[in-house]
Amino acid sequence: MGFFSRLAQILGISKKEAKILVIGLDNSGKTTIIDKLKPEEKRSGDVAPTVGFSVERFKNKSLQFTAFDMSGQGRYRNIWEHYFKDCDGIIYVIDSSDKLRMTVAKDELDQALQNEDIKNRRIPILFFANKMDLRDSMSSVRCSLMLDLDSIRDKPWHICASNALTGEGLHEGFEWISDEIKSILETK
Ligand code: G3D
Repeated sequence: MGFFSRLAQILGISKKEAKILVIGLDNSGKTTIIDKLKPEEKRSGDVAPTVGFSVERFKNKSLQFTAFDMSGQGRYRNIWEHYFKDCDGIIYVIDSSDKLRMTVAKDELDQALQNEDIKNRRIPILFFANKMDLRDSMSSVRCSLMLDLDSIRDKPWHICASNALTGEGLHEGFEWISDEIKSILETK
């Protein structure tokens, strides 16, 4: 079963739309991850990177993925805020081989967590320590230390090492966030 079918099955999305934001620095692997999520017949294979931001809707608009780069000098910030407001879950993609920009990834994460529409909500956040296949990539434990994820105490979060090219690690992450979103939607 493909990721999309599995996600749809867990969420039972025929009744409610689930909105998932996929964020992270440019080149972290957001577009590649979203492409892997699509039903197989819709995959492009030839992935164009997210420039600024992009919105993808799958299957009768009942599952919506919005991806945006966080390193756009604030150009798209007012658009993100709009999406922060009513998203059901966040996927934060980290290039685990990009040690130089890990502090930028942390600053952007901290800013997102301070956003008025995120700050006081128990929204689940899934972190992908992506590009685990690269030789000098950092482990998910190391990434979580560098991003100080233990300080996030008011939201459920989870980190998985992933290789978006092969799909390794994505399944575990999607299962986790699907279960979290499902339990939140059920109580709405
Ligand atoms: P973005 O949407 O976050 O900007 P992309 O990032 O999905 O466009 O990915 C940026 C580059 O990283 C792409 O390479 C893509 O193939 C590569 N990439 C994504 N995930 C992985 C991964 O897990 N491992 C490795 N080794 N590479 C990955 P190109 O060469 O097309 O720029």
